[in-house]
Amino acid sequence: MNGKIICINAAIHKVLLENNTIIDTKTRGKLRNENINPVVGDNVFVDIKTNTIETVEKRKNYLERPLIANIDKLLIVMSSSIPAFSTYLIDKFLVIANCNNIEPIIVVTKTDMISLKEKLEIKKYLKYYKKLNIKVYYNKEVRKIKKELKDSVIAVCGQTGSGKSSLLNRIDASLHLKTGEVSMSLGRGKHTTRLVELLEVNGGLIADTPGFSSLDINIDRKEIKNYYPDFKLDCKYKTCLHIKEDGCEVIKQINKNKIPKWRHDNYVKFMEEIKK
Ligand SMILES: Nc1nc2c(ncn2[C@@H]2O[C@H](COP(=O)(O)OP(=O)(O)OP(=O)(O)O)[C@@H](O)[C@H]2O)c(=O)[nH]1
Ligand SMILES: [Mg+2]
Ligand SMILES: [Zn+2]
Repeated sequence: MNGKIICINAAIHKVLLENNTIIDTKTRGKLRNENINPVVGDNVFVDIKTNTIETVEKRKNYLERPLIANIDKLLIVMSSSIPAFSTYLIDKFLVIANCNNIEPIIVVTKTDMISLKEKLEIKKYLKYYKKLNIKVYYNKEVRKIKKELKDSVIAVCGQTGSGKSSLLNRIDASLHLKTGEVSMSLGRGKHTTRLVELLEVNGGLIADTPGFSSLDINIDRKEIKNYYPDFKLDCKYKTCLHIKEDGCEVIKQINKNKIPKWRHDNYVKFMEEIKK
């Protein structure tokens, strides 16, 4: 019977079958021999006599962090404070989403913890993302976020302590997901959520995931610019990396305030990081 892996804990692969039951399965030795490593989100065929996964369908997309496949939308959960708001991280996630054909959605949390001045600053960044046709919500806008779930498979991503599990609890109080205190250990790998798990909510599947403290991307350095829709300009040089080249169209747009400097700074920082 067909199904979808919703959680993996050690050797146990929890599968939601098409008849709406959930069973614990194991993988067949044959899959391991073929070097197929099933992940959460994989569509699989299960032999329900032996509860083993026989085959794994070809993936539409695949993310490494969180480790999950076949995602329609990526909810980028970004805290306003503790951990600090970071357009650098948002921009990285947007690259990951674009490169995997996943619709990104930004959800901002913890605006109750910041001053009006800080709120306005964040709003300025969000305005630009909206201009790029990216949906942006605050975590209190539960009804709008809930609507995104219908018929979709969604992964929630963001730093540890950004409020991913809290957001899911807001969306569906019956989930009772464990949430953690943001302590001094933040950034040292103290995660409240330990496993990636797809949960059935509002006619869709949404994955709570463990946060992280740093994020790597496996994309060729020269390709990164292709995932910045605002950098898709008629640059004088076809191979231009839009870093500081003379006459570069992207640089021109920054000087005209059409592309914000922070967006380009993030890009340059990102390119530097990849070089290392
Ligand atoms: N003040 C405030 N606190 C929040 C908000 N959202 C979440 N929190 C708190 O932030 C802390 C961390 O929230 P979690 O939901 O556990 O964060 P997480 O992203 O799931 O963290 P990991 O599972 O470790 O990746 C908890 O103490 C929450 O109560 C918010 O909007 N405002
Ligand atoms: Mg969590
Ligand atoms: Zn250029």
